[in-house]
Amino acid sequence: MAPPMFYTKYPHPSNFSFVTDFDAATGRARAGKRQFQFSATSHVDGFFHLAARDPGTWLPNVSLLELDVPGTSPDSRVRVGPGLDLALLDQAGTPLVQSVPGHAFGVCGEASMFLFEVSDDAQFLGMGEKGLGRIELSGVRTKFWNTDVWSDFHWSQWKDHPVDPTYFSTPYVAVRTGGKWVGFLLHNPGVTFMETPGTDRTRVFAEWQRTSRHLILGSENGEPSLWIFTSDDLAGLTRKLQGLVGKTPLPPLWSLGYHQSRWGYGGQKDILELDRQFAKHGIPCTAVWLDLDYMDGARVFQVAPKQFPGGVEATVSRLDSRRRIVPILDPGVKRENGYRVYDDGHAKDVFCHNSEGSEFVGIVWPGETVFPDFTLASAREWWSGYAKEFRQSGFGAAWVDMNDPSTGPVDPTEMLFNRGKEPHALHRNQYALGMQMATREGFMLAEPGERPFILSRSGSTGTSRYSAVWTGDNVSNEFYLRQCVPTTLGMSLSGIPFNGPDVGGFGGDADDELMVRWMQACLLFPFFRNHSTLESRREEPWHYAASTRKQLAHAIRLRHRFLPYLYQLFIGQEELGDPIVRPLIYDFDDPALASVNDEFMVGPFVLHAPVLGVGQTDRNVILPGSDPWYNLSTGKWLPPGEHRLGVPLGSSPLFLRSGAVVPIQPELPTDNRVDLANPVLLVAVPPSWIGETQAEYCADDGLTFDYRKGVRSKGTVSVSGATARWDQTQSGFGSLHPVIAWPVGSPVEVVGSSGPSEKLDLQFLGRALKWEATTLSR
Ligand code: MIG
Repeated sequence: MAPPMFYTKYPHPSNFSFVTDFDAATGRARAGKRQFQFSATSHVDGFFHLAARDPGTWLPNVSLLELDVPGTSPDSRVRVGPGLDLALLDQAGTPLVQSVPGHAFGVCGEASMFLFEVSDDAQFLGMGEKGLGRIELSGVRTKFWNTDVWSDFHWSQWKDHPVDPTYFSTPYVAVRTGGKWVGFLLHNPGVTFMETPGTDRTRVFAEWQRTSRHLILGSENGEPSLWIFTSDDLAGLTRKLQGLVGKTPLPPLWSLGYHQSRWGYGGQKDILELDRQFAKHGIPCTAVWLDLDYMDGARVFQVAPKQFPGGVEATVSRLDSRRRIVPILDPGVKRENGYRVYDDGHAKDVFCHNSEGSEFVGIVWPGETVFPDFTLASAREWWSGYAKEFRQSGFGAAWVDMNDPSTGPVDPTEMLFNRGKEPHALHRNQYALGMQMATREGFMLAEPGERPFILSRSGSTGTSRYSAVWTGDNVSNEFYLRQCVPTTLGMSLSGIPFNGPDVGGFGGDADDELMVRWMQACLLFPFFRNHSTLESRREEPWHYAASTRKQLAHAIRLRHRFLPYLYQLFIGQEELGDPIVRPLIYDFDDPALASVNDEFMVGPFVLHAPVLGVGQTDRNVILPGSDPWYNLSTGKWLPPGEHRLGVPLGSSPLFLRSGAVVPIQPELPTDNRVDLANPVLLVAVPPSWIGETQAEYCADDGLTFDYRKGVRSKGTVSVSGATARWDQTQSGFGSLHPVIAWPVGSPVEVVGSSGPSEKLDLQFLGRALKWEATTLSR
């Protein structure tokens, strides 16, 4: 039996032996009575790697994720002082990062830790899915252990308080120290932890709660491996991280639309009813989601025949052709002879073993369940075969749940990997990653030309390559509404850009106001899905009062109106690694902005300051930078700085930055159609503005990989002061016909425009605004 897991206890440096002798020539390090290999290497592009090796203590790195590591640099930029005092240097030889003298690296049994000096005013961001309610994470002790929150914490803990750890583990932190940004990534799927210094006395009630003066990055098990990289700004740092861990491949356009889910939707009957309702109310919805109820007795990959008379394809053929069905998949396989998936998996020995050499059993939805060992290539291949079948049967995507992995009341530590040879805790945090890999692979096998879409609850570093993520079970209350912004921003800064919460809250009942506010808050989030549990009230838009339904419908239509812009941001993610949403401090490098937890940027041009409080009718909005912002609720330009704004229920403060170029759909869509070739390009330039912006616009089929073979059209919008010009630069997807639009009162002269401008009435979240537009000569 492995030692018990404590969520809220953390290793302390005093119990560790730190390296006191290090021979750089041979890499031999001595710490107390222990000897092992240690390496500190510099790589090109400002990357550094610190690692220890000791086959007697640690298996060589077991990560399923291969990082895209930049080459080693010809000249070392690591200075090693007496003992193992490390200084990582910039090109001029000035230290960027320094270890704590005498305490650079320590070991305690299998555990290890790195300690770094940081400046007194250091700030800490990222850490993945921390859900601590703030983007700045100083004064934190935290562990990375994928957790089924509702199962592992008591209701009274999670219903309206932050819990930690949560479902997702990516041990990465972005640190602002000494005017630079430094990223630290522990590349270890084992159990990791971090401790950050903090100066906020209000968080310390007892002296022992005060965290270390140093930054501590450690592992409870697993081979120590730490990547460090630096940048002048957070945007550059985040691109480097995304390059290292893997960018998110361009998702299908439909996956960026509104998703409707609920635990309880069974099959054809419910799906066709949803289809009718969305059509009737003119509300776009690109996917309807099936929870456990479509399964035959919770058996994974087995559809209950009564739910799909005539098969899945028969339902698909009666559905709006732009709407997909997404089924849930749980890793737990019912242990039952005669059940094809179990028999086959058992014969192939793909399930995890326990210490006794038999299949490890947990208790989840189907009763006694066994668990595919997703760390084995053979098990992933086995699972892919079923995923492939599922796609071929008509399902349009996959929702992989419970992959923390959740074992119900059964202690998971007996779930061993690699046929019983490797401990649970060494692989737990990458269990979901393996499941995502296998599921995506199955979809690729079924439809090699099509971009797959997978949604996962748990995950780890590298999930970005395979799957989107929702941030797990939340509750329909103000606490979680407020929480969803910093959680999504934290993920976005940690290399997991494609994420979002259960809109409206999973557990409990969202009343009219809460639902409207939640829908507004997330309408420009990377992933946008309304989901609720069995016992909740019905939370589809038409189950609310007519006035509420209209507001919900409007928010969803607005989402779809912005799809061309969101799609550009996902293209930017695939090409450069830029997150979709990000905190203000990302685009405006001012330390004071790190405390803004209720506003965010959507790409470089849109700022959203949603209302996250119940009963709230006004709020403060900080408009960063030094240029005016265009208020999409009122049509007025506001100077930068802090403003008090009225926020009646129908409004949600949305702003365009000076010089913004934002492609949208011409009309407020009432169905799932998107015409990427004919966007309206909103160009917002305040009177007498003298800045410049350049934005690229791309269109492709939104579905296949053909864009990689050049089936894509591109153009550039160049804005200089109040002049805009459009140049199509690539025509693989045909010619593009953008309309360029500007607010009345802030005219834009469009180079090459044909004839007089036309009037546009645009409504975002407030009253209708007067704009003008011109079509470019063809
Ligand atoms: O134990 O499948 O987070 O979204 O509706 C609950 C039922 C299992 C947890 C997921 C939730 C899903 C639910 N699942």
